[in-house]
Amino acid sequence: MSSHWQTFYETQAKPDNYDEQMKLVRSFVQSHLDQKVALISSGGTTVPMEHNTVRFVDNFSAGTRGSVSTEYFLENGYAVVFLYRWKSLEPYSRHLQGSQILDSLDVIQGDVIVKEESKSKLLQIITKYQKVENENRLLRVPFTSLFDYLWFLRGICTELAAFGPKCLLYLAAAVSDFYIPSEQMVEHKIQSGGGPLSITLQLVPKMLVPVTTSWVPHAYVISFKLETDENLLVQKARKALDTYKHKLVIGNMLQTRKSRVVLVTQTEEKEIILSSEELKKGGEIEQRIVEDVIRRHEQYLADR
Ligand code: 9Z3
Repeated sequence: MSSHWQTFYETQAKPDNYDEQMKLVRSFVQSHLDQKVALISSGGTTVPMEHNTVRFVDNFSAGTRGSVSTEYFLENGYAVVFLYRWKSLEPYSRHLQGSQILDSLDVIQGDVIVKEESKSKLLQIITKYQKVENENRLLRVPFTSLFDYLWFLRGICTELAAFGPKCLLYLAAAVSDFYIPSEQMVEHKIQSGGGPLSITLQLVPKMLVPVTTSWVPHAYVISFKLETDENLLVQKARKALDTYKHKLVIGNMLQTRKSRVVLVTQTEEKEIILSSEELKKGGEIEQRIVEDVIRRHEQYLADR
């Protein structure tokens, strides 16, 4: 099993910007060693079908869970490494999607000004954003492909090991279970002239194995489990917990992920539910999830 994940790294090239990004990670780690740190992964990975990639297989995730949760971890004093799918939602800027920023502005006598009705919302977002930026507590590391994601996951985890149990992993990214290994991937765009296409995808090694046993063995590790069949959710979450022996699996259904999650540990199963009224008022389930998770992390630190 373990040689399997090692083989993956031996055979899949690292991202072009890997060394440059890891330098930023190392410097971030040095500035925050006395604090609690969270690695939050967010968004879906792509699996390329060609080396010169025109087509790829994607995993569903808008990046809401990861970006919203990041804001709550930051509000609670954590330093955060945000490992996210390039162009998916990011903390703070997520509040201003599409044309919202343009709609909040006006031009008066040749000057750009913020509309009266948008001021309080913008003020709130910018104040929080600037505080975090001034304290240099958020490091963003973008990825696109599964390969980028897995290289950065290993690199960042290895650096965060210096935090010991003060490190928390919150793995909300939707990571592909299948891929085409580099040596089986064609160089150029697959042509349709050859008729219907059939491809074989290989299984991605289970990286939670080295995460928990080797890269960050003392961290508080939380993984997410996404299902579409309710009957499988808790059973699959429990199976993940038994296999990887990490601390917590947060299960969610694709259809109801914004209003209900189930937190599964070795000894308990706990639901967090947001009512439709709470949702309508702009409530975010991530606030409740993060509060709960931080309490568990504190207990973990106290018990050691
Ligand atoms: C999740 O289950 C996330 O909560 C969502 C968030 C992807 C549903 P959004 O970004 O969605 O708010 O739109 N993430 C984990 C998904 C995943 O791939 N888990 C693997 C699995 O279920 C294990 S790591 O097998």
